Amino acid sequence: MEYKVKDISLADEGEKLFKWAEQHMPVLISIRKEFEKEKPLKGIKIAACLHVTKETAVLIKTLQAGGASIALTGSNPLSTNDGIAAYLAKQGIHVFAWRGNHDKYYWCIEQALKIKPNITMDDGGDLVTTLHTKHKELIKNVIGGTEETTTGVNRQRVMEKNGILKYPLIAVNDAMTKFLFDNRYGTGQSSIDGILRATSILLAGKNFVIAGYGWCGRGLANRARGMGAHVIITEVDEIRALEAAMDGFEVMPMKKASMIGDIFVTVTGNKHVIDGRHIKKMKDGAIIANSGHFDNEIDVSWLEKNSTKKEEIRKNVVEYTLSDKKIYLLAEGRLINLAAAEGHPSEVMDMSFSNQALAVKWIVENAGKLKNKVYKVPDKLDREVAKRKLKAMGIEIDKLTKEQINYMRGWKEGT
Ligand code: 3DD
Repeated sequence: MEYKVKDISLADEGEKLFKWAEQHMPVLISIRKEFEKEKPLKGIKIAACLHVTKETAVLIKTLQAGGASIALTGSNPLSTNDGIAAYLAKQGIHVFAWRGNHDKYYWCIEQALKIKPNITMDDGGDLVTTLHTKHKELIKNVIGGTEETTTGVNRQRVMEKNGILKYPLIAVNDAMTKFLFDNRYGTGQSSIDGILRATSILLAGKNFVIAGYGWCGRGLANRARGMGAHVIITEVDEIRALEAAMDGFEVMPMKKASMIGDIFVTVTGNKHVIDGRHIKKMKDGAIIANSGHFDNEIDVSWLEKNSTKKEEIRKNVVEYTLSDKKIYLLAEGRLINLAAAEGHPSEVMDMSFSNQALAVKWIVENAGKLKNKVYKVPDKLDREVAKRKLKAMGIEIDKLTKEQINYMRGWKEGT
């Protein structure tokens, strides 16, 4: 098994990043302390396909403390922090990940699967899909899995619907203490972080077009507005479009927004949301980025085919020269927050990854009792994460009185 990383000598740099993340993940640290004592994952083999970041390192060390042996691969060719990968490899994790492993992305997944996992942990569904297509022989060892992101949960729900899913999966993404915070506040801040690290441009006064008003889009719209941008939302869903309008954002179709936008960010989970029709209408110098999981939200191949020149003018900024303008694509159209920055801040990943750790423990506790379907994180676990986070933040809340509990259970008391 061993490992394959960019440069093992980067482990010290990675350890510093790991320790910084630990400072801001008190809930996961509290779970790690319990895992160290209880060893709930003793003898469990985990294959994880996650973004290899300083926060993921805290999760992996928590699972290892619980007794698991782990193989880890990156869930995007540009999101691996090579220092973290080296640090975890030195910690006995079988890491197959390095920034820029485009051509070896699925080879890395295959290496991780050689651990013959009992549990899979995925972010986007590429590992689960590989297991169900190329390595069906390994499924007999699997007792369950977890999925971190909306896109992955969508894929696995389709697999369940078509009777293809061969083991139970926990949709960590759908935990309230995940999507309400990670998707909204995490994506909101980290997408801006990625755009600013890549371009260093002023956002105030710019027309900032966001495709998609889901939890990620809502967070990004609010953070961009906070930086003084004029935010324009495009949507296909009537309800979300209405919500965006009532939240005070301008809403219009992409074919109109493409003519006035200065910065474009796709965060829909769908394909070719910005394509040649739109790019042809864009202003000279328009900047395009994606913050959705996959890089198919922008039709990058159209840019490649219709440009006369392509040049990386800054790290994560490629200038495409078209017949009548220059267009700037950030991070190859891959998720800008992880490719050009460090992803979501540790404080939100603290909750997402506490759900992951508790979900993995729950799978082990319920091994053999679950169906081949996509489960929500049990409400009890979700709320446990919230309680511990409030405690860590020094926030106390009220308790229902007996009278209030009875009132809520009753129906007779009225006007
Ligand atoms: N994601 C965002 N920031 C991350 C970080 N700092 N570490 C690991 C993963 C990170 C993406 C996922 O958490 C998930 O929220 C998603 O993709 O939805």
